[in-house]
Amino acid sequence: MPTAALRRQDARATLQPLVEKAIAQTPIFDIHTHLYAPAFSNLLAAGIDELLTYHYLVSETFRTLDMPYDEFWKLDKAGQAELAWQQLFIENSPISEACRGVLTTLNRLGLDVKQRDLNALRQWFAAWDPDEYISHCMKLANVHKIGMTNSPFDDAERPTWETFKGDDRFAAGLRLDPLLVDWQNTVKFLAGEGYNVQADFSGQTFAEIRRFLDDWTGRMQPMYAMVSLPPTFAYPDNTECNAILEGAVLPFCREQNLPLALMLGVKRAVNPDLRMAGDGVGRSDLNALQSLLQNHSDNKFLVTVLARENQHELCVLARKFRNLHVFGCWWFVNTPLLIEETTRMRLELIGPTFTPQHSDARVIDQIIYKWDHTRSILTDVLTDKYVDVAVTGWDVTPQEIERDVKSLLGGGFEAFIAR
Ligand code: FIX
Ligand code: ZN
Repeated sequence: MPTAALRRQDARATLQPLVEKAIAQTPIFDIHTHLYAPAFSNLLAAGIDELLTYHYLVSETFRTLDMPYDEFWKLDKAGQAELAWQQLFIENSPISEACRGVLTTLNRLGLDVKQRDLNALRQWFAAWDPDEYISHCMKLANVHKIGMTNSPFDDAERPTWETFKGDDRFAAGLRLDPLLVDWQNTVKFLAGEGYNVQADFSGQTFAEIRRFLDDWTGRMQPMYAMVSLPPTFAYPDNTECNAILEGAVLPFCREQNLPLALMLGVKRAVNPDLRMAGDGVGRSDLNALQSLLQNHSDNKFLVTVLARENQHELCVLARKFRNLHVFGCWWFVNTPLLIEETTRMRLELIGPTFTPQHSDARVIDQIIYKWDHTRSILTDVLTDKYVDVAVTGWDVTPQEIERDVKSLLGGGFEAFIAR
């Protein structure tokens, strides 16, 4: 074997176990999910029927299910789960990432998937205490903190904030979509809540939106504010969204030192019959983000993009603007092929200064598979990168590997929000 190849082989033999160990042992901060602390009672989803009716699986179920959409939606959760199980696990092989995720989860929970027995699985899940089950999943996933998505516009969750005393396992995130993408309805909601706001932004509207944000920030103590935006998002542009961003949200975030998380590229309700499973993806124009960054150097932005085609441009922007922290492989790019490609590219363009993944889990059990799958890819990619530098003669120490991994799995995010 040529010497260069031997040097790589030697470096890999030393580094691979170190990377594996650091990634396996570092507790993760899962910075964006749709999970809730148990105090929010039925908002927290868990168990096999929830896993099978996750919207990623629902859209796949309809690939082969010969049934009108409304008949499916009339069924209760158990009925929907049975159809998903039949279509995706019995009549077809469960090899999509979402289906494989269910199997990884069951396997790591200690269940025998080859029995293919849905009722036996249901019995196993039913025996758990919900609160203990959260901690059990977090332990298996090695997640120490879960970022929630908390909407002050959601009637189902708002009352809990009157009494919620916090939960060490969970951190809040202030969701602002209705404010930024549906102003004409939101203005009525805000007026109903006692804020003096006008549809045309006259009078005290921006000050009152800020008062609303202030009130909810006081209640939630969020890590950041967040919004997901369609591929048509343009900035600067004469839109209600931009007026509220400029007039209220960005000044508010600046004053509170809160990052604004932008999740770019979701086309809502491409197929409304699929309900939550009916959203699609579109390529965003990242000139909008560039202009935001140029005009708001004293705001902090956490950004993830849904389109594969936007990943490179986003990374280049992160090279230009230190107030941009890139995170996650979101939804349709949370597949092994795209996680690997995206993570490799990010490491090559910005080193370990980003947060490679968030789970976006909607069912607590999912954190197990989402993190298992990402950990394995991150181990391979990071090992390759350390081997590349080790063969130059650079000494990669175990402490440096641990430092980098801590930063990638939540430490970098925490430093960014604290900055
Ligand atoms: O906007 C979001 O936070 C998205 O993650 C959700 O809308 C989406 O339904 C989802 O769960 C993706 O993983
Ligand atoms: Zn999400």
